[in-house]
Amino acid sequence: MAQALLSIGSNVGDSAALLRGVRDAFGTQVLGASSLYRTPPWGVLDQPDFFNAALLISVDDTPEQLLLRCQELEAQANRVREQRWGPRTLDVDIIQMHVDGEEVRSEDPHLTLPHPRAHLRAFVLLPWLEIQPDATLGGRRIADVLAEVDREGIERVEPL
Ligand code: PH2
Ligand code: MG
Ligand code: MG
Repeated sequence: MAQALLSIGSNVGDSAALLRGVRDAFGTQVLGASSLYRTPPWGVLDQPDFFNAALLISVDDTPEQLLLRCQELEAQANRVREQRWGPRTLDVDIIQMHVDGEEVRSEDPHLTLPHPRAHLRAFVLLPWLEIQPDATLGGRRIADVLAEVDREGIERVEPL
């Protein structure tokens, strides 16, 4: 039995529909879905705004199995891997995972857990805070982590 926090994002195509498609694909495994947010691009600035959301899901998968499911959803959205941090139809990232109540830690460059840049990204932390206000990252409450990052320009759009 496992729980995972996913950060989902898109800035190419019908982003809201693509993000809702991820929520629908996990179906009854979704324990919580944040609102839809419009967020300024992070990392590579010269690209359209993103839409982002967070999903808390309950799964029977191992981290590797869940990663494969996330990559399948990206492939179904015709994701093309071109530029690091560049424009994309769909990105489904595992931010944190617990298996049998224990937080998974992995240094594997293919799937590093918790996500190595989550603590720097308001577009991850703000939607996450909405659905799991007591969550911690690196031993700190995510509200405290969020207080240290730039959240300028992030807007809640509507429910996912
Ligand atoms: N994803 C990135 C790079 N930059 N910026 C925003 N606002 N939202 C994202 O989801 C995002 C990003 C690479 O995964
Ligand atoms: Mg990403
Ligand atoms: Mg990704």
